[in-house]
Amino acid sequence: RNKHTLVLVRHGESTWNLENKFTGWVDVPLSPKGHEEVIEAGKLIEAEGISLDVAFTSTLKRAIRTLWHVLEQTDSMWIPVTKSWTLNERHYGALQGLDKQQTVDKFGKDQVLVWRRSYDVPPPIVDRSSEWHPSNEKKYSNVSFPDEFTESLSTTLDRVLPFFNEEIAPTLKEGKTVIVAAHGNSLRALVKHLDSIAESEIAELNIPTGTPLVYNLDDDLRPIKQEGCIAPLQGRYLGDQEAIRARIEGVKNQTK
Ligand code: DG2
Repeated sequence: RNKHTLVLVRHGESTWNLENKFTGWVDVPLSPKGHEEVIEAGKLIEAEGISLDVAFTSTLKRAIRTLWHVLEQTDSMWIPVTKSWTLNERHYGALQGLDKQQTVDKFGKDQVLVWRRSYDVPPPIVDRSSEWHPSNEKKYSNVSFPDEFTESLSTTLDRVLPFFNEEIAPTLKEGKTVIVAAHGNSLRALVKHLDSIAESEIAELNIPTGTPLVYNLDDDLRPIKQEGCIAPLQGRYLGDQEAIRARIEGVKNQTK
């Protein structure tokens, strides 16, 4: 079986991850700790002997900056980089900018868990008058969005998957080693597809910041299960596994 290598990485801690605010498409930077996390992520990829050929990221600076650090640490700043809004975080609708804990206090933790982790229940919408509606940003001027906008994991997958199939999959099939620097929920959508995770199971899946997740894929781009992977993922996180499990718990507990 031929092996194709795909590295996924969620950006390092952002300033709004630190402040525990719903972020979505709000373009916040990495926190100082976030910079450190992703420099370490780059070093782990380098130490693993992975030689990157092609990179993909979102149009949000926390993911772009993450990719830059990784490319610098792996001495691969020369490789082609494609930025696409289709790899952006799931749009969090009217929750964007709200404190996660205050949202729990107001709506209850079950409702907030549904908004954060259900497969197809979207958070409350924003309309065109909202500062969070993407049609009010130059970056998205060539894309058309509905007047009332928000995204569930399911509708996020509806834009992540075509990009994966049209841009990333052919690159992998050419034998190139690919890195994707993206976000908690755009990556949850992607691994739901790669690892064939059921809709009923996906709520349990939390992806930690700044931690490389390495997939070995066969010629049909199905994951070849690796030693030391954390179920239901068949890819393997690089780094101290104990610390990674603690980070995963940390993501989960943001709205406990
Ligand atoms: C977080 C994910 O996105 O939040 O939008 O608040 O990965 O860009 O930091 P990211 C956000 P949760 O779904 O984990 O609450």
